[in-house]
Amino acid sequence: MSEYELIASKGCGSAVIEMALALTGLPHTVTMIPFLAPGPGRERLLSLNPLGQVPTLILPDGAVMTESAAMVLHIHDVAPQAGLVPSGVERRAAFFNLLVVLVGAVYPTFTFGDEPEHFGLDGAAASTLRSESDARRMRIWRHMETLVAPEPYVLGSALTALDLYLAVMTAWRPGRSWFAEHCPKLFSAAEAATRVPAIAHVIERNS
Ligand SMILES: N[C@@H](CCC(=O)N[C@@H](CS)C(=O)NCC(=O)O)C(=O)O
Repeated sequence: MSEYELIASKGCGSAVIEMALALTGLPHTVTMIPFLAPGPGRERLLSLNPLGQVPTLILPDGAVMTESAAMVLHIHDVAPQAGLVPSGVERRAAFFNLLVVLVGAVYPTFTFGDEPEHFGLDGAAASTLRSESDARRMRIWRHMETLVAPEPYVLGSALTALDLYLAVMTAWRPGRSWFAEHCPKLFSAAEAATRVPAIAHVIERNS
């Protein structure tokens, strides 16, 4: 295989990696599967990634990556000209911190809140886990809002991978109108990213 294969699912975080690959122009294919539905797509996904999560990325040499932040850093190594990771020690410190907030703090609120039954909960316990994860996520977003000053992107004049995450995640619970009202800076960075044609194209394919 001489190109990347991204295993993706419509509307999922795999869109972040689709955007990163599109912006770099690295040769790739996107294999869209209904990632939670039993069937050959999920069987293959589970053979590559025991958590059954998307994105899962197969590199040209056959190696498999299962974490989006690691994929972003790798894609930047291969195609630094796209600027997915900023330069400059201070800007990189802010980038690393927010990248890990997105994947290590925000993303798990969906992992546990979206499908509480996967964690053995149902009824009132499931509803509580979902609502508490939603509340925790809103606290994280409100904190992140205090850390950015988009001009027009999260870290200033140049788009980075952080903007790709925002373009995707602001469409998820609590939704775009909540962001517009409570986190206008994050919302405006997401909007700016969606005006980049390659990103707009991926969003369209994922809607
Ligand atoms: N840590 C992963 C999280 C990926 C993730 O949670 N993806 C969701 C789809 S948007 C998923 O596969 N959820 C199913 C599950 O966690 O079982 C990353 O950042 O790549």
